Amino acid sequence: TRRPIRRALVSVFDKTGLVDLARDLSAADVEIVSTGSTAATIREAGFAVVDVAEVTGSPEMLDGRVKTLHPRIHGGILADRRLEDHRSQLEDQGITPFDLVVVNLYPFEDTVAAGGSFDEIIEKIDIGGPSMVRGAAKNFASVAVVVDPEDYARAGSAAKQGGFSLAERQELATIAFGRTSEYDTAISDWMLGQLEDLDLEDEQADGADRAPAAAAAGESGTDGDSAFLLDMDDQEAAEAGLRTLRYGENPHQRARVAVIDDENPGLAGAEQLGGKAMSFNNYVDADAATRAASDHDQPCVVVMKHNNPCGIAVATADEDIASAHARAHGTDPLSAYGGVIASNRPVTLAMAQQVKPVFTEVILAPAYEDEALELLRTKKNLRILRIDERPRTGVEIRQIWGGSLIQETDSYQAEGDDPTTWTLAAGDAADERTLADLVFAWRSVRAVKSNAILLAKDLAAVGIGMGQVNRLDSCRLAVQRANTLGEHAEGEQAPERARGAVAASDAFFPFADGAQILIDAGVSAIVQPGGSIRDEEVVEACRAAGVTLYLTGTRHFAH
Ligand code: 93A
Repeated sequence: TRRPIRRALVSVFDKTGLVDLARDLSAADVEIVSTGSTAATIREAGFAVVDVAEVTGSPEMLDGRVKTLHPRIHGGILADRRLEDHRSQLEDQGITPFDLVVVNLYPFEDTVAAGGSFDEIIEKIDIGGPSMVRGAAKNFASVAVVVDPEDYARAGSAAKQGGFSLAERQELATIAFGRTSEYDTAISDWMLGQLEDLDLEDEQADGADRAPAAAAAGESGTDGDSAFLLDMDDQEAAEAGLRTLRYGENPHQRARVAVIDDENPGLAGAEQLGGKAMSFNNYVDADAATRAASDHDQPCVVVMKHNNPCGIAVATADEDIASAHARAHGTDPLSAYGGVIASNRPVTLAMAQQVKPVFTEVILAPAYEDEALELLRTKKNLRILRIDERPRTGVEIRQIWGGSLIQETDSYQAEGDDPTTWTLAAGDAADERTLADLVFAWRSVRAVKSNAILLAKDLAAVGIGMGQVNRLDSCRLAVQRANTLGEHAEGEQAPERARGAVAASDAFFPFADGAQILIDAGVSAIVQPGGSIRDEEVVEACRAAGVTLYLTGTRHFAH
């Protein structure tokens, strides 16, 4: 099974050991064909060498990007010498086959590690080298391939002793494919990093330091008990159901995601149908988004940003889910940029067409119409996840220093969440439409970080005041955002959406001042838990303004 080595193709970036190899090959009467500086090195050392350009009849061109990419080279590598037909085709074309291919690739990884510029790194993506390596490895029945200078001595002695055996050629081919696979993975990883850098720029992250996570290891004050979750190597982690993320909330934090139950993958193990890898923050927002969408029985779309909804709406039973998306997007079109979208119904083509022009990090839904998926997949960076219906009940655990807080999940299971139990405390009983908006607002406000005020109109949020440390500011914020963020033509005034809207407050008004802000902005009805010692002042303010006020007796803090 040995194949004598008569002709060798040698093209190496790293010239280590090259002259010794040329000496061995020459001593065994092997004809050497080489690229530019490889040929020059061999020639200077005093050995005979044929230039690739002489074989191909065309000069190396495009700054070396095209030197060996030619049928006279690849025909010589890929011909299966056991086949009469291949041999005669080579003869017809006057191509002499190669018995040995020795290549080492442009140093892509080293150039990245050395902090090369973007253009330098791109230029170090070897195309011709891997093509020769893969061709020769595929054709190991006829050709021996060497990619590692450590194997040159072996190649030299094989040349002198009748060539490599079939088993040796197959082994060399396996090493070769391992090398090209490793090489392409390095390129793909680096390219992915470039995309994420672009995202960071989008977010105007303030020069986030992308130092390798490893640098942060050991120095950070990680919790001793849990540190092993990050310390074990990737393979061990995978076996333990942990997936390694590029980084955590910030680039200097190592991070992983744990998939607890493969049978119930939830979000952690959700099927991804498109886009790049999920990031830590993507998971946080995606979780909040799917949870908010599943708080509604009606078709619902939520747009999440930084763990708060910037848009949320439901569709009526006879509407396409696209109309819920259009209204959710309309809550705050400015903030929807870079958001995470969750739908509790299959995504239709109509919805996909609306999502397409909006820069979106992640979309999650229980299913996608074929055409919708096809369209969404044209957005290369959009992470598309298929998720199961989210259970309403459950237990959640939050870590605190030295322990955990464990509680039942808040999912509108309290008695006061049933509108038939609400107490009318001021104004007229709401008509059907107003009541529908109040119920929608109440079912949406839990998803907003406390203190939360949510204004709604026509089954969509129109103003959200989130995360303020007093309720007065949340009221101001909700009104201000309702009246400034609505869709409007450039140069025109934003619509005053607070007027005629309804309001939900996640917890009681401690004073009448917050409610008064809403009343002054023109809301027609308010729903809130009640229970403050100053409830009567709030009731009085509503009564004086003719605003409907419902008390639920139940609150929905989200801290
Ligand atoms: O730029 S390339 O992708 N195009 C080619 O056609 C090609 N052929 C060989 N790079 C190519 N090579 C690479 O050149 C080899 O993989 C090797 O690393 C290097 C050797 O070039 P030289 O002999 O000029 O130093």
